Amino acid sequence: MERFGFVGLPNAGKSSLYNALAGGGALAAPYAFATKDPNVGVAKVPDDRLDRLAAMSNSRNVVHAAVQFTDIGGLVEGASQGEGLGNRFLANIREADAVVFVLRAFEDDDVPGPADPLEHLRVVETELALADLEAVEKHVEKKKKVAKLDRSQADEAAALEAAYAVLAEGTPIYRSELAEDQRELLQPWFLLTNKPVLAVVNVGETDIERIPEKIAAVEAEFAGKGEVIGMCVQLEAEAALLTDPEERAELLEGYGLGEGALTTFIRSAYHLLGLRTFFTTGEKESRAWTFRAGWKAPQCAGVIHSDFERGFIRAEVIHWDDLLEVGSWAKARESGKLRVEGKEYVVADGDVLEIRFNV
Ligand SMILES: Nc1nc2c(ncn2[C@@H]2O[C@H](COP(=O)(O)OP(=O)(O)OP(=O)(O)O)[C@@H](O)[C@H]2O)c(=O)[nH]1
Ligand SMILES: [Mg+2]
Repeated sequence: MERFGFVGLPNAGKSSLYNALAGGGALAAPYAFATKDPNVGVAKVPDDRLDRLAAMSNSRNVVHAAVQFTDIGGLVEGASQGEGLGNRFLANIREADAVVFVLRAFEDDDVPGPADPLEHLRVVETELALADLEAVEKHVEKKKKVAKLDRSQADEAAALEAAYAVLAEGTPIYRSELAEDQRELLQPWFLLTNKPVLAVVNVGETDIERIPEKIAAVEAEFAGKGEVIGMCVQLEAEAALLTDPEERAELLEGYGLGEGALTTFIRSAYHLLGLRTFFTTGEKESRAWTFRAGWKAPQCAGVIHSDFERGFIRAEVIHWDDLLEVGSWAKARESGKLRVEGKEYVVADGDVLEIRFNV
């Protein structure tokens, strides 16, 4: 399962965002450092295509893809020097696949702290870069020595040295000129700023209609180095507490939030990581499976079961909307709409698959 770690200043709305996604469970409170121990939760990836396939197949079971979120304590300026809670708790998100910045843009006199998202961004980026610097510092000299004796380690040592130089300037690696292959060589160190970034700009209740305007400055500052989305986390969290889907939809509609921003948020998170979805559907179960852009049919089959990959023969494939149009798997087969694809087939987002295998 893909993992996302939340970082941000105290009172930015990290735990509120967690609650919006997980339907509650985390303490969200108007004082700094409300969160001490991390909250870890799972949210399903909403997918209307899956719901429609399940309805078509009359499936007894519907399984959405899921993602994991870790909400940690607030970072403050000087955290690397021990200010606030310090920065040790960042270890909880070292192994996350991506980092979510929660940047406050809402004004509320009852909630202390700055409301300028650029100020939040500056502090968060600096502290993450410093935390990475600490991690790299420990290894760079050692690695250089090892590389002198073992030339096969030279590229790694060079990547580490380049990262050190960038981080020492306070620059996150995702903003640097480090080449893609160098960034890959840095993977074993789980650096926080070597992960993809998604920034959530948390806007106030009265700014919902001005979201594009409210996030423009952060978008400009990021300049394509990460994705940016704006939402009012507080209202999304309130709506998430309602378990009845109709009541929830009504509340969101009443607030002028349409279907809510969480779907967009999770989709952006998926997109950021190059994640794609294929489906299986039948009476027993309809299910969404996660794969990476560019994967071929056997690799995707392996997501379902390793035997499917090992013994892969072929896949029967149809795009989800074509399948809905014909109305059933059987009719799709009869009418010759099912394609038979082999080992070299590159699976597309939204494909429905049936795997033939033999082990
Ligand atoms: N008015 C308003 N208040 C919000 C919004 N988002 C969060 N809050 C409030 O701000 C306070 C802090 O939110 P939290 O979610 O606890 O913030 P946090 O980032 O987890 O804070 P720490 O755990 O201390 O780092 C809570 O009282 C929330 O109800 C918002 O969009 N509008
Ligand atoms: Mg919190």
